[in-house]
Amino acid sequence: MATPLEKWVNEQSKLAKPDKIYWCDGSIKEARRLIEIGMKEEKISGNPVFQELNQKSWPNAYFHRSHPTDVARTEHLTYVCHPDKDVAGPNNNWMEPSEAKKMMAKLSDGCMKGKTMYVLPYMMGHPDSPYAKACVQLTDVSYVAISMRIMTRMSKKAVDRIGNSDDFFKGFHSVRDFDPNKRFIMHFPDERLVWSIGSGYGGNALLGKKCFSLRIASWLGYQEGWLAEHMVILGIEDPQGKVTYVAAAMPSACGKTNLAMLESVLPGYKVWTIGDDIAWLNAGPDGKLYAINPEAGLFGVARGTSMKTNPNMMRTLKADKFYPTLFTNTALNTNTNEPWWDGIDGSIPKNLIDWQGNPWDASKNSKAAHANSRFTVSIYNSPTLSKEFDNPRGVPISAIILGGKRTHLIPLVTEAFDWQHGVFLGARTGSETTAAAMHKEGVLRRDPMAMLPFCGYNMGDYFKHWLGMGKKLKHPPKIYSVNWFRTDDNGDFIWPGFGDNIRVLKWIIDRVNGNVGANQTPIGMIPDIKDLALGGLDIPKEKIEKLFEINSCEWKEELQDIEKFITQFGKHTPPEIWQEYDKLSKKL
Ligand code: OXD
Ligand code: MN
Repeated sequence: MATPLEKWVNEQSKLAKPDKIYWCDGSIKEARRLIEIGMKEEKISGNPVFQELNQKSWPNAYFHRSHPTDVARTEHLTYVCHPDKDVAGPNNNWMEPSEAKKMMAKLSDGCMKGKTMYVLPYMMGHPDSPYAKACVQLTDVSYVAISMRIMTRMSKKAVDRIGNSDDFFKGFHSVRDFDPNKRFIMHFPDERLVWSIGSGYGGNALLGKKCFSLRIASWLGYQEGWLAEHMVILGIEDPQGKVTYVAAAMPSACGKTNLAMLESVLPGYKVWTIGDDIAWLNAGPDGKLYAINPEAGLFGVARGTSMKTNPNMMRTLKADKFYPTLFTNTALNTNTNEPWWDGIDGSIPKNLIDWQGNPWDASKNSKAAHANSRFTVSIYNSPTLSKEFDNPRGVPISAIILGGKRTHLIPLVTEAFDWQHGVFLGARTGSETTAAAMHKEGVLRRDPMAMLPFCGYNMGDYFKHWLGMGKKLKHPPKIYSVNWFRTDDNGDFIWPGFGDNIRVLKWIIDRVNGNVGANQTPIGMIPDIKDLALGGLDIPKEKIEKLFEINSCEWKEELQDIEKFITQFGKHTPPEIWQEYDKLSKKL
């Protein structure tokens, strides 16, 4: 008798009509074979799926060039298909589930003809974790199979865990013909199903990531009493060896990976990495909030990564471990066969070809590497990997940090008065857009808890759920807002960021551990400058003060925009959010 999993795979193959079906076991031998196939047999827009890079300087690294239209998440083509539109909320595109399925079935009919259908069984979370979920993805391209192997715990253990049950997350993925007009990422939360057609890009195609671990998992969490969040998880070790764990939400391409691997400029402080993108947060039996990272790899933005900005990431990328590492849409140095991107160490090489494979001409003002060029690398390659990474229970979180990219207005760091105020801080967060999704860069949009593109249900209900989580916790973490991106009158960033962000983290853990006071302002508690470890920084006092300036005129405008944003969730917005809003407007 076929198991529900085998039955499902069989049904999908009848629809997609692949030439072959191949069940992956996640072994290293298999990874090598798939890379070999990707180098020799599979092509995308005429290019081999993988190209071997210089194995001396970049051990185990391979280059991938995407279809030229397929370079970022496509939020406008991403849908959440609850039977009731109101459940999806104004923050999601919505389609009625049976209508969506009809459309997707038509697009999927025969989409794998002539290709292999890879069956990828994987776990999100450590297989021994009570919080982990068993998943299976189908795909028709080796790039996605290898990427999923790096990003998740792919093995037969997932098949064993599923056994004879129907309780597993299902992902159907095909790049089809990359036609951007037939590209859809469809979520069916009640069925734990994601159906994605037409794109091989990370967030659209590695279905364990945004689709399952955020959109579907956030909906599961809402029903089951936990949170799926767009957050890094890190441990901060102080000079006495005490490690304090924090989770931080920041929108895409705002430095989460840099924060997760930060190399401290303060002697005696060290950051241990647990995750760089996603956190699943559960109330533990001791009343604390516990975090696991459901992923096992890093899918990071290449631009700006260097020994200066993120030395631990560079070490991770160059680690000579057996896991493959992928570079997507970077430029290539044809002399040395090495990847290249803006901001990488050294001078600009002479013989670059751009991310589309054309000789690069610096005078033409085009970018050699795509702004959203990425690397995909195993987290086990990281020299800063926390020894708690594989702890099935996760780590207890003492502080939640909510960030955004704001060149004005928002202070470097603010502590919420309490949990409810903290939820409001998160709800009002805005950020200037980046290249991680297909939209104009640098436009302000509200992005509560950095979850706007990833919350799989009505955001008003999401705020309610956050408030409820706080009530469930006997020891809720303190909540902070941070902003590394404030600029001066010349438009230059005031705060150096990167390794210097440890100075802000130190203040946060000093607060959490009761070591320092703070000053009350209308928008929250801010540091007394004397409590910030600023030694060795060359920033004039006025500029440091500017980082904490609260301009009530600018805030008036901000309040109007916040009100407009929150209003759209109507009766779903909990009254507590409006209470906090009213308190803030009165104080300002
Ligand atoms: C990501 C994103 O790739 O947020 O992590 O876009
Ligand atoms: Mn992300």
